[in-house]
Amino acid sequence: MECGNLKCFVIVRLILRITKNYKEYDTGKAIQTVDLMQNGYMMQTLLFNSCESSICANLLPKNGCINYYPELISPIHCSRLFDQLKQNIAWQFDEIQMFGKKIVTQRKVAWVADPNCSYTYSGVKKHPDHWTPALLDIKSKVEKVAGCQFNACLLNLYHNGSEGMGWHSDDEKELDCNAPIASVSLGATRKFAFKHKLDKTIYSLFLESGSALIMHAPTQRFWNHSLLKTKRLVLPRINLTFRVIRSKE
Ligand SMILES: O=C(O)CCC(=O)C(=O)O
Ligand SMILES: [Mn+2]
Repeated sequence: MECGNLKCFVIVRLILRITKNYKEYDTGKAIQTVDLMQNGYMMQTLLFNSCESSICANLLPKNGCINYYPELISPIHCSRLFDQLKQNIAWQFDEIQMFGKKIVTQRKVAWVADPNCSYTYSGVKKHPDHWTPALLDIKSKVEKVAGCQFNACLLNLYHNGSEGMGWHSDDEKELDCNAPIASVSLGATRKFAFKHKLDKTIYSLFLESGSALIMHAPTQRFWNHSLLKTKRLVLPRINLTFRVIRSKE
C-alpha cells in the first residue's frame, strides 16, 4: 500500500475506533476522558510513525509497549474456535487466595502448557493440561506477531459482564520477564485497562473477538491491568494469555 493510502486507512480506522469507544463507553466511570485523550495520543503516534507497522504502534505513553492486532483470527473462524475451546477445555472454577482466604471465582480457568510448566498464582499451583489442536493453531498465529515462542497458556472463560479480572500484573516468578505476554480474545468485546503503578495514569481499550494484544517487556513491571466488569448485557468471552515459563535448570 502506498504511504498516502496507508495514512488515509489509518485515519479512517482511528475515527471509527474513537466513535465506537465513545458509543460503547460504560457511563459513570472516571476513565472516559482518558480514553478519548489516549485515542488522541494513539492518533498522534500512528500519524507520525506512518510506516508498514503503524497499525501496531505502541499504545502506551511510557514504560512499556503494547500492540493491538484487531483481526489475528478472521471473524468467520472466531465462533467455531470459541465453541471448540468451550467444549474441549477442562474448565475449572478459579480458586484465589485473598487476605489469607480461599475464594472460588465465577470465572472459569484452565492452564495448558508444555510438561513441567506448572504455575502458581494467587497462592494456587496449576499443573498443565495438554495442548489441543485448536490452541496450537492460535499459538502459532500469535507467535508470528509476538516474535516469540510460547510454552504455556492461561485460559479464562467469562460467562457474562459481571465477571472480570481485578488489577494485577503478570509478574510471577516462573514467567520469563523479558518475554512478551500475548492475550487473544474470542466472544464478547470487553474493556481492558492499564494503570501505571506509580502515577496511576489509565489507558483503556476494547478487546474484540479475534484480536490479539501483545504486552512486551517491561509493561508488567510498570503497569497493572484489569478486565473491567460491565453492566451491559454481554455474551460470554474466552481469553487466552500465552506466556513463557522459564526453564528450571
Ligand atoms: O481476560 C483478559 O483479557 C485478561 C486476562 C488476564 O489478565 C490474565 O489472565 O492474567
Ligand atoms: Mn493478566
